[in-house]
Amino acid sequence: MKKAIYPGSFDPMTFGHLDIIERSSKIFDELNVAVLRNNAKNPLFSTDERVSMIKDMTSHLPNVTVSSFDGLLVEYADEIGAGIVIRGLRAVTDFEYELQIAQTNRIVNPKLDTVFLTTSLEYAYLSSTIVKEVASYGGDISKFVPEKILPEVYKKLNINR
Ligand code: COD
Repeated sequence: MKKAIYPGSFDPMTFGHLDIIERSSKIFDELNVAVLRNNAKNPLFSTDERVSMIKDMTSHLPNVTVSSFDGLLVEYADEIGAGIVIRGLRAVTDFEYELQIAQTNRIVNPKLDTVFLTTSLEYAYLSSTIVKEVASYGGDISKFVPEKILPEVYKKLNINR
């Protein structure tokens, strides 16, 4: 049985993340979406809020579970029995960062491999940072995040729309 882990900040989850989750859930027997807990990035949403949003958005995928983790990814992957890390690649800028993380993880735990899925073209530009930036000016983010998440983002940013 092949179990994979898709780690990230997901602050908030976007259509780009959801696309990677849906596609990798078809490739692996089990997929755990793991939200990083102690995030130095000072997240907009709490860990529990992000976990709950992702659970809601992936409830149609029976082999997907959602959890949160603290500390090293390699250790958490070992703890839950995942042998593959899923990461999404958008552009060359992602590649350098992702390559460094994947190689570091493999040095720390040689049993852990990383599989990269390239972004779907319609989401190639999309990131959680872009979502927060556009929403903070009251812009329309309906093409960026699932409908249920929309009001949550505006609410957190104190934007009336
Ligand atoms: N299309 C496709 N993929 C996308 C898109 C999109 N539009 N948007 C985002 N993605 C991909 C990203 O490339 C990434 O692979 C994934 O989705 C998650 O993205 P983010 O931005 O939510 O999450 P990150 O990149 O901030 O997550 C970083 C980790 C939490 C994985 C990392 O910091 C980590 O593992 N931390 C724990 C400590 C550790 O073990 N560090 C590694 C040793 S250096």
